Amino acid sequence: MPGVKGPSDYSKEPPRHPCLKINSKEPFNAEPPRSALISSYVTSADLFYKRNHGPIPIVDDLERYCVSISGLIENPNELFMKDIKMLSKYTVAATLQCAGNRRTAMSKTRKVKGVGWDVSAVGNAVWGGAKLADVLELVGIPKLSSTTQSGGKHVEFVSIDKCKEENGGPYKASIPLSQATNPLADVLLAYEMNGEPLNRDHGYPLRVIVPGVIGARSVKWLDSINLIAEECQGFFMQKDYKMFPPSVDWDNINWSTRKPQMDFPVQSAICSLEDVHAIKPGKLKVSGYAVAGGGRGIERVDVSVDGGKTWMEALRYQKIGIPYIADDPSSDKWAWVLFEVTVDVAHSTEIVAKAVDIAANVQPEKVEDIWNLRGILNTSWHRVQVRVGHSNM
Ligand SMILES: Nc1nc2c(c(=O)[nH]1)N[C@H]1C(S)=C(S)[C@@H](COP(=O)(O)O)O[C@H]1N2
Ligand SMILES: [Mo]
Repeated sequence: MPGVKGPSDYSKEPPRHPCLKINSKEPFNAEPPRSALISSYVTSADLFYKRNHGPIPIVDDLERYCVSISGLIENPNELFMKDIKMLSKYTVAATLQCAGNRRTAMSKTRKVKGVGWDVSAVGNAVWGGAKLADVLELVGIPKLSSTTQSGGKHVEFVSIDKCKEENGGPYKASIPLSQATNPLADVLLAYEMNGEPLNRDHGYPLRVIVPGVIGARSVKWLDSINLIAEECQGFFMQKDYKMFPPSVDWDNINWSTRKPQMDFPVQSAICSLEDVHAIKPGKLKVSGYAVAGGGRGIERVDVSVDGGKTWMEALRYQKIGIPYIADDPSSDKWAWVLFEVTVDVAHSTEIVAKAVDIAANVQPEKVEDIWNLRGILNTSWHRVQVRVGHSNM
């Protein structure tokens, strides 16, 4: 790839914020403290979780960087940054969530394989870039197509990084052509995050953003786009990021029986309290985030201070001064809501949160019921223990 390279070692990694909790150093995987998530609706790039499978690519000549578009397409093409920037620029507020968010807690029931994450493998950013639907139209694929003339039904994104799961090859993933060419799906080739050029960790110079879908499909450091007949056969589509039932373990797994996970299910987590939190008796503010995949709004967030026997409804908000209404044009459909409720706590207890989306999907109560060997999509009710002390707090 001209102008951009994928290093094979970790000697040229970018600088990172000291507050990030590092879950794996090489490749670099890190999340911010819980409290950082609720300090603002838009997560700053330096505190946004970083999920990598190899060393971070290096751009040495942006002028020469281009994305090739080929495969089952009548007119293969190469697009330079200037070609992509010539298209209308859209900004989309979208929450990115790693499918492994809250994996550590799932491992407590029964061990799962994968990088451990607390509740912060999620962040909300305003992504700026061209719509993939416009890019594909530019190379001759009309809007709302589900197949190209030569039989392309999926759009594969190939990166420049070198991943050990791909035996040193690049990270890749695909989405259906019908989603890629639907302007309402808001799939972006993004060059900006929160009004700034992407930084190296988040995909500089160009990444895909697939709103409402697990983070794994939002390929960073885009190198090429292929139109293909079947979904991408890469490791991260076929041998990872699939949801298996609790009965499947490493000795009886058959990867081909399940589809790659796309939309993420409804999720929420309390971010104002750690897992075990010491407080004084009295009023306590409980806040966190809630997010649903597929562009579904958050209809409700329930909070309990007695381990789930009785519930109170929390206040939801996105932007200050604009009341949040799920699925209303005034709300950001791909973005999380923050929630807040003041509760009374007299003695040590368990505080629980669960969210309900606009389709009335609700988080499952127990992690055991959704346990899966790769530890993905832990969306069970989020619980924190509060220890109430009466002196010296
Ligand atoms: N090229 C490339 N793209 C990638 C990855 C990667 O390792 N390499 N990780 C994926 C995963 S699993 C997630 S959750 C998101 C994380 O994006 P972020 O690091 O910007 O938060 O990027 C996705 N895109
Ligand atoms: Mo991920």
